[in-house]
Amino acid sequence: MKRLLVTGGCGFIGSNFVRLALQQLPDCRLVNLDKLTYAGNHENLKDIANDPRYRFVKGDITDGTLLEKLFAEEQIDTVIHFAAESHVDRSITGPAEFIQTNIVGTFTLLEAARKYWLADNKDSSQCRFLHVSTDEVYGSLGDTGYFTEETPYDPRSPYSSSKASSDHLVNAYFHTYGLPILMTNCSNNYGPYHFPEKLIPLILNNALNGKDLPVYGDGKNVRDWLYVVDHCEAILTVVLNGTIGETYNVGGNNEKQNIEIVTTICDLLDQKVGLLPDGEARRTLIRYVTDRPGHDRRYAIDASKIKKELGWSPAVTFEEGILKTVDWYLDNPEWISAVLDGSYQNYYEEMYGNR
Ligand code: NAD
Ligand code: TDX
Repeated sequence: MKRLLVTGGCGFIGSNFVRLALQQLPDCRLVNLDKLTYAGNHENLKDIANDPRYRFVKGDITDGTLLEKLFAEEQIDTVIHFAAESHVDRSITGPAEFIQTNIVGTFTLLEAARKYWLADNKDSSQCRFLHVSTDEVYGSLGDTGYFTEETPYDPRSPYSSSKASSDHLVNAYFHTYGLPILMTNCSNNYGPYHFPEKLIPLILNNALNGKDLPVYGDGKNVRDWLYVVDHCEAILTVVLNGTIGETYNVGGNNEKQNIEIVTTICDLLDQKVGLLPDGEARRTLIRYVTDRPGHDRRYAIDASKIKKELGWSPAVTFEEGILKTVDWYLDNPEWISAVLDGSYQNYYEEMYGNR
């Protein structure tokens, strides 16, 4: 039986992962530690909230005392570390939280794992600390080439620099203390429960409501899109079968220019819900706006290591994934409106009271 501590399990990827882990690991115990920042929505997990194997703890990964208590109380043997400030634009306007959560928080979590797992007389052979990171640590590509696990780090934004810093700490804990770490660096995820500040859900929501569709710069920046459930499957694969100390790149093999993403969503919505009230196609809402400072031009992942060594490759094509995503947002208008009006933040109090 695995005893998992998932951090940031109320966020976009974390909530998809918690659901998948409870399905695929019938004997597990799963503790979800989440601060419930603006990006954390416990309603994302309302379907599993009463599962007896699941426990939610509202708390901060920078709180070492809480972490030490949780490791001991729950006899944690596996950490899946998602908790982070994750939005590049917010890291440009307010970097401090990124340093605190992404760097100091990861350090505090590593320390708690080290103290609990590497204490005298403890057998840590079954313990694993999986750090979920990003391809943004590798910097920006030109028109050709791919990021491999050997690509030198070259982060450009406060977000990617804070993730790179946390990655270095995780690797240092392996080399210095022998902490049994694993790392995944993955490309842009999309799918259900994606907070509508990120490109795909923002464009979906604005296009549905006839609002302007902001495209940064010339719209030709490229991202490699990965359906979120494929990413969660990759994480499970790595934590169960990966080699300790190793990094695995995870990608969707779906490179798209941003403008292609935006026009695809516009056309799908036109087909599914009809044209705008004035009879115009949704593409007419596209507005080219000032570029993001330091905007990385292209990301593309070489995911051959995880395929060759662990047998993982993405199962969902972009065409399937974007359809599933559009359908999920059309089927869950109350989720979007609760996120946009802030009422989702009351859900935790309603479920758990003030504890
Ligand atoms: P998200 O912003 O949707 O969720 C982050 C979660 O962490 C939220 O539930 C939030 O409440 C929680 N959190 C934030 N600060 C915390 C703290 N101090 N203590 C405890 N919980 C805290 O993020 P996401 O998109 O789900 O990303 C999850 C992880 O995956 C991040 O580490 C991110 O860097 C990485 N990643 C994301 C993508 C992507 O496309 N979304 C791609 C590559 C890597
Ligand atoms: O309104 C927008 N218009 C626009 O053109 C927004 C929000 C974004 N963009 C562009 C910027 C990027 O080139 O779309 C692309 C995707 O932007 P984001 O959704 O903000 O994602 P990105 O900056 O690529 O980072 C994401 O993928 C890697 C996640 O937010 C990170 O957490 C992850 O590490």
